Amino acid sequence: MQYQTILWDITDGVATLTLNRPERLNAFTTQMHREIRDAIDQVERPGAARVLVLTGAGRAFSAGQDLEEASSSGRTADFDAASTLEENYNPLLKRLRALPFPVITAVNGIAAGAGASLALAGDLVIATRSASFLQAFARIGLIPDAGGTYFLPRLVGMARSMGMALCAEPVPAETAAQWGLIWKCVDDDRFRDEVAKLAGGFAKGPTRAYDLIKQALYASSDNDFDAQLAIEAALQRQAGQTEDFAEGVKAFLEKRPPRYQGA
Ligand code: T3D
Repeated sequence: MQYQTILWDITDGVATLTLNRPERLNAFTTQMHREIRDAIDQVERPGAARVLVLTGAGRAFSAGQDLEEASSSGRTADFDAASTLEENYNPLLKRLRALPFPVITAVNGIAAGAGASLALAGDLVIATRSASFLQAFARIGLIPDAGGTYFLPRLVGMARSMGMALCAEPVPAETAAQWGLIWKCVDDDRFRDEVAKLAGGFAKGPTRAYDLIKQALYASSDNDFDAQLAIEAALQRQAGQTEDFAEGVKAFLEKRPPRYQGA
């Protein structure tokens, strides 16, 4: 498929998907969703990549749903604001979470509406210091979607979630990092290097362990203590059987850097 709205690259195990409608602040259209689906199809193939970076072109990460597209602007009596969620955003969010390797959302600028929710869907969220996170929905009479009401209370608690959703004001990246909404923010001029370093590290890391770490941590929000201890034991059993674990211990004992194959 020839892409018009995204840039797509896989090099040395690092897959990079760049939302690429900078003149519309990378707002999502049906076509963009189609192209993202095609890219995720590729990255889901076993061995295709060991890390996925999601980022935006230009000054924004994404301004969320394109409000000029027919589904939003050409409202008729039977307009269904949930249809794009069910057809596009929700399946995408589930596929990202299920990827068996880290997903980095590299938030290069403002992330608004469903763009803010997608930003928070990363396993690791890194932002430029000039970026911000805007739950814009209430400004146009909608509720946070694309996972917003799931991510926010779990990440920053109810008071800050309510403030973000009801007041619909941008939260600067530095505040977001202080609140624990994101992993960290870095100076704009260091951002691309920092993202490349992170992604490159993951692409050479113990991929099976990363997958199991994701499973363990994501399970914890729905589990009680006993259930989580049981999951840890089950997943650690799997980790302990990987070649990368054997290599990690061997490298430690031989006082050399490990050479992980991701297996
Ligand atoms: O089907 C459904 O609709 C339901 C699904 C909903 C999911 C959602 O995501 S709803 C939330 C949608 N997003 C928003 O409400 C955010 C809209 N954008 C903004 O509020 C502002 O653009 C920002 C605060 C993000 C940035 O403001 P600023 O001043 O830095 O930039 P700007 O001038 O507003 O935007 C630059 C251009 O991008 C501008 O076009 P122009 O005037 O240069 O021709 C603007 O219209 C365009 N743009 C920005 N966001 C969108 C957009 N065009 C279409 N859709 C957008 N979401």
